[in-house]
Amino acid sequence: MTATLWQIPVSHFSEKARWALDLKGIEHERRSPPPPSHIPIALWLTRGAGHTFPVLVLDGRAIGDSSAIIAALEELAPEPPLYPSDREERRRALEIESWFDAELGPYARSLVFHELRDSPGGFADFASPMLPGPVRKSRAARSAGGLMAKTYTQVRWRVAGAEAGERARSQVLLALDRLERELEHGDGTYLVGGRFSVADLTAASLFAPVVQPPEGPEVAVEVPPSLEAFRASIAERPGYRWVEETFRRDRGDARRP
Ligand SMILES: N[C@@H](CCC(=O)N[C@@H](CS)C(=O)NCC(=O)O)C(=O)O
Repeated sequence: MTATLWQIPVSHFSEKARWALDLKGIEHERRSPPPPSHIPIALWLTRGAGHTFPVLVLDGRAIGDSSAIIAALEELAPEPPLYPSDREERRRALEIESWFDAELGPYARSLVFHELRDSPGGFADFASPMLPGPVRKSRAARSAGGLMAKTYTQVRWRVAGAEAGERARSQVLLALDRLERELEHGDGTYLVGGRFSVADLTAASLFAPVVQPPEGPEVAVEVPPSLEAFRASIAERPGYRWVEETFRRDRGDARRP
């Protein structure tokens, strides 16, 4: 079996797929072409079905979308399971996955991009790890990469302006409320069924851009000072601490070479 994960190192949706692959111990190669080249590559890999990363190619079959990737991995390598065996618990875990995919993922990303716009190192620092090695130290290449990232994130996700920042912050708070409700409903450690599942993996991964756990995505974002204030305002909340704790306890070897 051959497996190649087409991914973005800093991305939280890619983190979902990396975490599942690592947890199940599936040998794979990681390919990380710099954005926005990933869009035509995703379209090419999936024959037009999807334009986002991650895409997992398993024995020549391309699977786009992090949730579909986890479903395929669950079939390929059922142990350790990410889907609860109990039907009702599985339904709940999958509902939590799709809720956080839709209600948190895009907004956690927009919040970081919104705050990066006015931060000192800004998009140049953010984009430089994605530049090809030989030009990474060139000031001109860094600032061109930063400008491209700033333009792309605005055209694609409209992250500029106070309203966009407000919307992103309020969605992150909404997701934190939901996470804390789920934790009260469960055993306080795991969201469903008293053991680690796709629900925990998804909620923790998608909060990573805000919480920035040290075990998180392969490349960390330099946190903009204005985001720091927002993070500080929620850092003592049980949901925030749960994300840190879940990464510490359950993520394991995230930053493999
Ligand atoms: N629903 C998708 C979302 C993935 C996603 O939004 N990926 C971003 C990177 S974080 C992307 O490739 N976006 C390209 C675009 O939308 O232009 C998943 O779960 O995989």
